[in-house]
Parts: sequence; structure tokens; C-alpha cells
Amino acid sequence: MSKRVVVDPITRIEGHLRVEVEVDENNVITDAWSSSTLWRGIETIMKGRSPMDAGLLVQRICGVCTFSHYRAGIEAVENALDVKIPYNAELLRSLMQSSLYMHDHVVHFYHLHALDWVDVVSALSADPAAAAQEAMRWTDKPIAAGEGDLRAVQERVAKLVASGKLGPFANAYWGNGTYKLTPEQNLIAVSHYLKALEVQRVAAEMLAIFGGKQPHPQSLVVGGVTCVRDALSPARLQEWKQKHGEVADFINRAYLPDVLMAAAQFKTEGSVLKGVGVNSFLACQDFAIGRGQYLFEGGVIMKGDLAGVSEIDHTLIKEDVTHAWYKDGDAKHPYDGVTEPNYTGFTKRDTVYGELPTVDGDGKYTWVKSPRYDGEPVEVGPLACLLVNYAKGNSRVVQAVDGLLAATGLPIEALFTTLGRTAARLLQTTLVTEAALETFDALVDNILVDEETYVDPGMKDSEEYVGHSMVEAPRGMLSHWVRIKGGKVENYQAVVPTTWNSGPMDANGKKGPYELSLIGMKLEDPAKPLEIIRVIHSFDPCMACAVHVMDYKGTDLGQFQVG
Ligand code: NFE
Repeated sequence: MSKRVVVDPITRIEGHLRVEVEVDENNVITDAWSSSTLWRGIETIMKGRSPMDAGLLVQRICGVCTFSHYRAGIEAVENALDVKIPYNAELLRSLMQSSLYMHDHVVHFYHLHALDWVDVVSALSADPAAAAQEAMRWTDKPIAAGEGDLRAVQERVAKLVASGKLGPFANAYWGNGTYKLTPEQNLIAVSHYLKALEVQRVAAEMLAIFGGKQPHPQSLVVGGVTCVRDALSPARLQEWKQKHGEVADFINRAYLPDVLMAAAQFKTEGSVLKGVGVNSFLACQDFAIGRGQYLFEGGVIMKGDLAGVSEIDHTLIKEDVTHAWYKDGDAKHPYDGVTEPNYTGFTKRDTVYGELPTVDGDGKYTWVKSPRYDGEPVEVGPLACLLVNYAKGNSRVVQAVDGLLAATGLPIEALFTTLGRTAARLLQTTLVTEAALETFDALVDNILVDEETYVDPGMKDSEEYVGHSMVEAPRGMLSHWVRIKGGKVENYQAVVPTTWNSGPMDANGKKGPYELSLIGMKLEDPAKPLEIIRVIHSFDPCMACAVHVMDYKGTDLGQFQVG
């Protein structure tokens, strides 16, 4: 007899996500539905606005990857107007992006994902002296250095548990059999979790040096950047470099060894070795490190065919709404997207926990659309970026991936798993962290001889323009699409990483990456579905980004009263 398990909400993400699965009598997942229950409307307010304001407005799509939407909005307009920005501006944007990654990926691994791998309660029974020895197994210079520090962390956590106010550690599935770290390893990871709270502040400051503030930086404009005199003073540049060193130190001495430790302990755990699902991947070129040079190349891998990696053809991107809460229509290219809401809700059914609202398999079940590339669902994100670059023979990526496989003893197939997705995010972080120094040096060299940071975009109200941008946001490839007429935005659309990954089934019955990554996985205890959360968190969901409602025909999407 099959039963439904509903996880609603999935916490430790941005926004509202609900995941429902069907399990058979052996607790193996036979079907899955990913639903966003959040609805937003940022693109609607773009209509009729000045394209010069697009970046500032669309960065409000999200509170996390604000810089990514900001930049994508600015660069879509620059593409439409055929503006080539100065080299300094390109390098500064790249440095801001690297800073964002160093912040976002550290926060994701420790504060949003680690507790899927780390049993905090188990850390209470660790021997701090043995834990100090254990930390030395994974790096020569552990951040969690010394018995005294680790004992202090243990006492801090014990006090928290004794107080009964568990805060971020409440309502978890502690003791679940799929936690694989030893008590000592759990203690090391908990100490890094706490340290990461401080480090992420430093990383946020890095972006603020060039962006004015973080989140929602202010220093990009169509045509270049405005962070010039103050931000480019030797003292500010030095400040960025010093903070970079501090965060890089944590990445190399905590994040990297923690992933190696997790890989070693979890490498026989079936749920993290379950295949990724769609096996098709999409990533774009990004991270300027010099003139015409980029850290990552772009491309598409379809159905696991690494040898057949190809260039992106944007005309093959379409969005389907068959199972999303919008009025039906053919899948549309983003320049021509239509979004008319049609909320149908859920039906009730017997579940593992009693009767609950559940998905009707043939119906609509989310506010997220289904983006497709050449008719296929594809995964975007750090794993996609690394696989595309590995397939293309990008030497830095090949070296990093081969190095990780050698260090962990894992076969290449392990990349195509939840563990691989989490390890890919680490490798992307280390590659970006290292390359940011090249970008920094290129900037320092260039500003000695070239002070240009802005060009007049030269928009004419009498002309019509169409353009798009593609950037790698921390959660994957992000594209913005704009039509400009009479000096105003006529139509605006964002196709967002979490939309690619969390989208529902399409008209052809093809499920999205979240859904396929769950089907076939066995749960230890359906009433404590830790494995579902671990897999979904490995994508780093952001539903605020994923759901964006646009209606350029002027239809009322709803009426709201505030206050
Ligand atoms: Ni709201 Fe985002 C990123 C974008 S999301 S965090 O990274 O674009 O999918």
C-alpha cells in the first residue's frame, strides 16, 4: 500500500517550498511533487519603468542573490542597447560576484545544509581531545584547533540543550540512522557552524566595499559602475584583500576538510548516493579574470552525455505551465512569456500523518513554471557548472574535480549524486576564491593606466530594443529578458535557477530536477524524512527567486489590502 509523505514547509531555505512524495510498502519513493506555495510579482512593476532602473528594482526579487539579479537586470539592458562596458567595470562586477559566492556558499553549507549531515546532539557525547586529533586527519591546520576550543563549543551547546531553547537546532531528526559522522566529527562540524556565523559577516562586508551595501548593493549602472573614487582607493582595495584572506582561510581550513570528512563517512549511505535525477545540465560563461578570460565556460550536457557538451542556444529555452497555477498555453520562449494565474489548490488524501492536502497527480500544484531546454528538464547550479567545465576540459576544473575524487577515493559517478552536488559547491567556492585574486590583480594593474568605469549607454526613445543576460548566480544560471519601447520597459522576464531546479512536471509528463532526484530513494523512517530534506537542500532552494509573476497585458493578478 502506498502512502504520501508531505514536508511542508521545507525550512532552512529562502521562501516557501513544500515537497510531497509517495512511498511504497518498503519506504521507497515512487513519485514526488515539488510545490512552491509562495507567490510574488516583481516583474509586473517593471512594465513602463525606465530600463535604467531595471537592475535596482529586479534585485528585490530576492534577499539572498540580490547582486545576481541586479547585475542580470543591468546586463540585459546593456545587451539590448549594445553597450560594451569598460574593463574596470567588468572586473569590479566580477569581484563583487566572487564576494557573493564566498558569502552565499559558506552560509549555505553551514547554516542551511550542514544539519542534514551533522547530528548536533551526538556532538554532546564527543571526547574533545579525540576530536582535536580527528580534526588533524582532514587538514594540517584545522580551524577547530585544540581540545580546549572544542570543549568550550561542547559546553556552549550543552547549555543550549539544557535551557530547552534550542533555537536553530529545534525540531530536527536527531538520531536518524542516516547521520554518519562520529560524535567527534559532529563536534568539529558544530564548532565550524558557529565560526561560520562570524565569517559570513566578513564575506558580506567584502561585497559591500564595492557595492555600497550588502544585501542590495547600489553601485552598478547601465554602462558601468559607480564605485570609483572611494572604493578604488588603495586603503579600500587593501581592506577587500584582507577580508578575502580571512574568508579564504576558513574555506580552506574548515569548509574543504569538512566536505572531505563527510564524503568519507557518507560514501556508503544510499540516500546521498542516489542519482541526481535529470542528468542534463546547463551553465553559462562567467567570472571575468582578465581581458576576454573567464573562470568558467558555459554549455549544455544532455542526458549525461559529457562528450556531447554543446554551446547554449537561447532559442531552445521555453517555459511550460501545464502543472503550474497559471492558465494553460504552449511552452513559450521568455521573450514571449505569458503568465495568467489559475490557482486550483490541493485535494485531501490519507498520508503517513493522517489526512492532509495532497497533490492530484494530473493537476496543477505549484507557482513555479517548468523551464525546459530543447524540451528537456535540466539541472543548473554548481554541479552543472563543474560538469560542463569538466566536459569541456577547463584545466582548473579538471584539476579540482580529479583532486577531490583522488582525495576521497570516490569514482566519477559519485559526482552525479547528492554528495556530488554538495561537493561541487565546495569546489566551485575554492575555485572562485582563488580566481578572485587574479581578478583583483588585473583590476589593480589596470587602474594604474585606465580610469574608465562608465560609458553612456545612449538609449534613444525612438528605437525599440530587445536583449537578455545570462549570469551564474550562486544557485545556477540566471537569465533576464527585456523588451524596451519608447524608452520604457515593455516586457520583462527572469528565468531563475531555482525555477529550473524546482519546477513541476511539464506537458510531456517530464518531471523536474527536485522531483527526479527523490524518486527511487529509500527512507529510513517516513515519519522523519531527513533524506528528503538533505537531497532538496543540496540544491540550495530559493523560492523567492523561483516564483516571479509577470503580466504585461495589464490583467489584474489580484487585489491586496495592506493594514
Ligand atoms: Ni533567491 Fe537566486 C540565486 C537567483 S535563485 S537566490 O543564486 O537568481 O534560484
